[in-house]
Amino acid sequence: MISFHNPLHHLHAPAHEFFRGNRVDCFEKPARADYVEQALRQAGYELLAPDTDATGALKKVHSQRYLDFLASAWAQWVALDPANTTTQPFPSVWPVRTLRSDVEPANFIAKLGLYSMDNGTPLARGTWEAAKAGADAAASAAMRIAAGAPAAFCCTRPPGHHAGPDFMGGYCFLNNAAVAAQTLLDQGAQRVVVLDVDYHHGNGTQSIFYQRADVLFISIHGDPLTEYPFYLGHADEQGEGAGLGFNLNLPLPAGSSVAKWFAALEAACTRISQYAPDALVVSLGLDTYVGDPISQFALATEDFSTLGRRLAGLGLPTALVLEGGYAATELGANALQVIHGFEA
Ligand code: SP5
Ligand code: ZN
Repeated sequence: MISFHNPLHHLHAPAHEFFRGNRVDCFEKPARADYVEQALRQAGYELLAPDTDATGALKKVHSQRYLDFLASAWAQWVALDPANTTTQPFPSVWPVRTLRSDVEPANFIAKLGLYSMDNGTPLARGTWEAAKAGADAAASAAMRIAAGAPAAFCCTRPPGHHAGPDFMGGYCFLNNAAVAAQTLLDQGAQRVVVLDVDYHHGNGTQSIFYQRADVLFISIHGDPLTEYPFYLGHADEQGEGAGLGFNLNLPLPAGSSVAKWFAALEAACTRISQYAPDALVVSLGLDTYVGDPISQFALATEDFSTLGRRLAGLGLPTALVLEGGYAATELGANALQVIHGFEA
């Protein structure tokens, strides 16, 4: 399978995130992508550098003011105090209900809150450069399948599916899967499916396409009543306006069995076939793995091969975009199983 990597992912390397008021080491760390790259190379796959500029697609899935903020955020942070180069900014205030989000404040921390859904998504010096190169890698994978390749894999971090039209969150800054879907549409696809199999609901991708019929969004995830991102991902969210009927959420209780998970995958596949899309983008979170430190499904490494085989069975040009997965040392084997299963 054609595979792209993100040669700049190391530039996003924050040290800490917050959990229940404490600073803890980041779960979303550079070693994740390194393990996946290593596993692919050992299996004989070449990892290509991105060859497509995602800027055009990014402007269609994110607001300009959010992109401008993200590109300049580190410089703004350091401008507050030169000593900030060695520390990380975190938001501390958010425009929740009744507060205004249309006026961008001048204060940097207030801006950071405006453009964030949580305080668990640390910005680092090279976040923009890393995230942009990742979006380029996702666009590159989409371009290959638009040009006739049966499938392409995009090994990247930071992940993307929690990033919405104008906010970051859940370790995500730029929505790589949305960029891939938009790129396919821009290349002439009429209908694209984004199937999100990350443990966490892909709230950002859902929000970006919620009012559109040209992208069917389907997500299988831990029930947001108890699982991150908490405020989106329920079964009654079906799209709105022109997008009504083009959003399908399949939440499962935390701790659900592998059999329940694959039953949900079958429901997703049935809906995908009914939609008859031109192409498929998979938000490939591997945090459904039984050994994941922050998630509670139970897929074994071999189950990822079954997933890959089932996806291939849809018979669609497919772009696989890496999302979450925090059992870093097993991430390479799990990603490779999806690819091998797909190619079997
Ligand atoms: C892309 C993706 O998978 N994002 C996930 C974001 C999850 N954010 C919440 C993290 C909560 C960390 N919980 C730590 C539990 C330690 N026992
Ligand atoms: Zn996840």
